[in-house]
Amino acid sequence: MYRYLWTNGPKEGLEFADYSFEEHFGKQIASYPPRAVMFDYIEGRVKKAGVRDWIRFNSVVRWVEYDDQAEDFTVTVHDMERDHVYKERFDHVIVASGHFSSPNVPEYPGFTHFYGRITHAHDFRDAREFSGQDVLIVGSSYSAEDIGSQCWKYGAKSVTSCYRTAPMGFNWPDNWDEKPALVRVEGKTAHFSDGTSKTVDAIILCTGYRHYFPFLPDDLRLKTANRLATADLYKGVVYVHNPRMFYLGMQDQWFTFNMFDAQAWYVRDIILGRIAVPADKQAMLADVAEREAREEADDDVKYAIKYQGDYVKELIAETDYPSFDVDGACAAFYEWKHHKAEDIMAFRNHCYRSVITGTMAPVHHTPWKDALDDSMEAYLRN
Ligand code: NA7
Repeated sequence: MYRYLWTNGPKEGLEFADYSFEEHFGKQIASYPPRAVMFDYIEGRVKKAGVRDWIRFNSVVRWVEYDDQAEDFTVTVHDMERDHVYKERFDHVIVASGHFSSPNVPEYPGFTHFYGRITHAHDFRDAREFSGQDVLIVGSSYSAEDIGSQCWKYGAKSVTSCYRTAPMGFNWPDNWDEKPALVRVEGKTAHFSDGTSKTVDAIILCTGYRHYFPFLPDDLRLKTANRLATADLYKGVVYVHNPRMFYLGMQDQWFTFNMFDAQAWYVRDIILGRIAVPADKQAMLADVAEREAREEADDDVKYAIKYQGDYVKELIAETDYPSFDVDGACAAFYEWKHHKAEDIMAFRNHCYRSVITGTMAPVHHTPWKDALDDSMEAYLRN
């Protein structure tokens, strides 16, 4: 997570149902915490649950194979501390390695001769690097919006963003220009599909990520787009081609931590035999097809948020994950969308009500655009 990153959605949409922000910090806090505050919160939950004792650190999974006869998996692990590779057998494998870390890096004509820095969002670290510069942002999704906003906040001379399919369409500040698709670069000049051009110092590719599992053979490897209804996952978690294998958090996300939790509880209960998975592969594929069709039925943002909220509800209804007001969390997301449309550089100044404790978040002491110190001490000073 890059320096100065604050959450880009309200914390009220991601609060752990069994570990509230108030429990962790001893008070309610403002709604868009910076990375250090989020790290502290996550770490607190991990410590409370005693999860660290169950993790083998510095252990890289190199390969996973399934044995049809034995009906188990052989996992090859590189223990980096002892620099030793070993194998171990398991009845189940749960892949929870995320899918926003292997960058999708497009190549445009002229990149090889560009006179400046070209970087991907994944490698973006500190917006101050770009202060005083003319910055080109390629892409029109969350990373484009946030990294462009960081550059703007920390003093970029101008921000130009360009889109392949649709503009972000926010009411951008005067020194931010939104252009259609990048076509080529000549020297330091970027040319766009509408015939206009802009001379820039740096290019940041906010072009998304790829599901990447270099440790998995073809028969176990999930191949899906970044969407709400992932391909080949029954109930969004069970790999239909081998139901002893599970994937968590592989969908595009409105809900995050609480959805990952609901998925984890659900998978745990399948493994413990408390929840049955259809024996028939066709039945699992029908579940996937139904989810895809329902996702594609409408491209409205509210529809998509509710779609994922309904999915979270579906999972927690079958497990003992503490039930919470999912509709209330959806409502926070709707408000957030509204606040972004109102003023993209001020949406983080709003606050929302916790659906776990019912308390209203305080207004942060400093508007986001003026809050240059992103430390935990500064944020919690309310
Ligand atoms: P996203 O949300 O996957 O968005 C990727 C963006 O990059 C999107 O606007 C794409 O345009 C654009 N893109 C992808 N390939 C290209 C090429 N070749 N040329 C131009 N533009 C391209 O990734 P983010 O990093 O923004 O966000 C990651 C997640 O964080 C996000 O899903 C949220 O869950 C939070 P498109 O619209 O497809 O034309």
